[in-house]
Amino acid sequence: MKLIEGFGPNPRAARWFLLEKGIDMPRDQIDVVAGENRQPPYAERNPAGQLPALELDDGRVIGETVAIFEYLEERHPEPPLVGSTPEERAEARMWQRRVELNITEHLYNAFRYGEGHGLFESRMRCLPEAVDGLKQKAQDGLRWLDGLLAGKDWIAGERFTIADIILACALDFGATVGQPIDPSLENLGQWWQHVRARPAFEGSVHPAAAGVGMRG
Ligand SMILES: N[C@@H](CCC(=O)N[C@@H](CS)C(=O)NCC(=O)O)C(=O)O
Repeated sequence: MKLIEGFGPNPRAARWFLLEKGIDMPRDQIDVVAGENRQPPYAERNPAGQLPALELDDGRVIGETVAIFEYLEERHPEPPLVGSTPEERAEARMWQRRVELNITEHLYNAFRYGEGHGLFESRMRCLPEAVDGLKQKAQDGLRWLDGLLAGKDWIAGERFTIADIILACALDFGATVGQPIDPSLENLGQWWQHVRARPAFEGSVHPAAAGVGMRG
């Protein structure tokens, strides 16, 4: 099994997940800034053309960060980052989906169409006119989550899960591309301190991050 990765918040989430699990595996690096991920041979193996991907021992390539998380969790259940019971798994998946649909997808699209437009205009249809609204929608989602984080250590409650990893990678990235965390969101601020204290927070940052001036 091999992780195909590179700079970026989604590959960082995969690196973070592996660190939390204590899983070591070979890695191939793809240059996402140069667009190597959109060219053959990688794009033929993962037609979504994005990172990360997991190459299985039988040669299959699994894309989509959450699909990779779920596969690895089945193979390496401890420590659980999705959950060890059907109820825990349902909760983690519920929060993961809320975080992605209400916050991180808007944040990432605002980057692709805005600050990242030069990188992305040749890769996908970009909607520069939507940037301000997308940033606001990400902030709306964060304000909603802030209210729900009152009295909770982690997004799903008492357990650190994939929802925390996904949001932390997006917010750390966002802060370097014109989408800072609103300091008035106090519960989110407390959660942020918790999540930053995990060794994998820094341990998952790609070596190229400092050079490109973004956290991923
Ligand atoms: N839906 C995908 C999104 C992955 C994604 O956006 N990856 C970024 C890196 S953070 C990427 O490959 N960007 C370069 C590109 O889209 O060309 C997932 O969840 O894994």
